[in-house]
Amino acid sequence: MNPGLTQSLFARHALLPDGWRDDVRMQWDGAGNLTAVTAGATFLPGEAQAGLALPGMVNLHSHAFQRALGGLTEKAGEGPDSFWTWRDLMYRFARNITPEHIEAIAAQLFSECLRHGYTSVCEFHYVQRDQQGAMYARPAETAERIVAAAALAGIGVTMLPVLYSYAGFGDQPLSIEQQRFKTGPRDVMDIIAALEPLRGPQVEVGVAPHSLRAAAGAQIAEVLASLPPARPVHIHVAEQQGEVAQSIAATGMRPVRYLMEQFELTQRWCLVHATHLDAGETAALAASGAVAGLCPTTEANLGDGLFPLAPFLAAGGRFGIGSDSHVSQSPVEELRWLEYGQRLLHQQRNVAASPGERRVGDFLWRGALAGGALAAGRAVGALAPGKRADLLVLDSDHPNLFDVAPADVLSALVFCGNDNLVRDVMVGGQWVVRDQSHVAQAAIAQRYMHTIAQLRTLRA
Ligand code: NGQ
Ligand code: ZN
Repeated sequence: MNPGLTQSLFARHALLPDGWRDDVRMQWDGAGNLTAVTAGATFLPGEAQAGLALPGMVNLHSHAFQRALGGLTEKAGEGPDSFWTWRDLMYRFARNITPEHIEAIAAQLFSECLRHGYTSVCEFHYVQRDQQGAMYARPAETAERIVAAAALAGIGVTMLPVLYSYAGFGDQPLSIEQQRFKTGPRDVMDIIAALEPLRGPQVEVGVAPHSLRAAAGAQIAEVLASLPPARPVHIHVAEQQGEVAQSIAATGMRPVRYLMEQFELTQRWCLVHATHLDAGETAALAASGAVAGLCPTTEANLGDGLFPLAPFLAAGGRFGIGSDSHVSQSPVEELRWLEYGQRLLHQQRNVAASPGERRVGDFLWRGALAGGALAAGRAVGALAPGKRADLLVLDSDHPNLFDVAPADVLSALVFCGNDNLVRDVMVGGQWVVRDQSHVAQAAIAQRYMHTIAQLRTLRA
């Protein structure tokens, strides 16, 4: 399209940064950036129109290849199953996948994420070596496959090449199963350098030290020193009690405290999970401005525990959501379980709210947009000039939205029923989902199923 051309959409109701507004005209340029967002506009005959429009959600934590593991780890083993036994199965699964498989699986995943309302994803990418444990001739071979899949599906992506050097605190050597993930600071810098030319309105590049188990502080510092200061930095931290115990044994500190001792956390940081925090860590994390990257369905699936959301929010903490292992591809399900976990924990209702925003669905959706945008390091998360034209149009004809005032739409979206209310999805000014179908769904699904068939033969 001619980059000078402006396109527009007129929404009867749209969720803008200051709340729901009526008769909103959104205009964007050929690069897919919003140029004007005007409430109280007059509908022009012939103009494209929508009923209910809202910003697309950011999925701030993804390991795309794990999408193909869904449903394969839900059978009890001999001993008690845990995060650590799941991880062994995941390692075994990761052994066989090729760059082609990674691209096919990611395209399927991203098309599903789009259909459910995610318009951006942060890929925490760690399968970076070949099956023998050697770097690919192109250091960013597998990362480039993720970017290609994102382009094919039409989702915005923040690539986070992973620093992964050790099996545990105290520089323990990697196991055989972890050789495909092995990277030192130099490898990560090479991968980032190879990805730099792919940066653009739809693609950003940051970095992800895998965890304090897998990356040493000095290594993290070395990589950060090589990266422009605004780029996102994501790290898994304090997901399991076992990790907390290992951290205390090795460092005398709990993992989040240990991280904060070594680095000044700011809004460029996303602490993924951060499940097990003491009161001091909770307050300090909230005060730092870093984003807590919460992945409620995976955290539930893996038996992690519950994030201390209430004190974290009371202290002004920022959060976003991610689908991590992709047992769910729905932001509604993540947000719903984020709140339900807290209700079960506290035996209370309506936990994620504030005096300024009493509606839980709104508090969660808008909070996750703000935190997700920071974690993505891209101009997303709001319908406002300068942001990407990334939006969802809900199915106003669905019974769940019948006679629902705009102010109550997010309550219905997040808490009412299981039908997908996302009807159309636009990313960067392009429709990628129409009438609940992804525009390339058939071809992407075909290729995914072919991949699954191949992986099954390899496993057998
Ligand atoms: C991962 N997943 O990198 O895929 C991790 C498991 C680990 C989650 N933490 C591996 N959910 O943490 O060592
Ligand atoms: Zn993860």
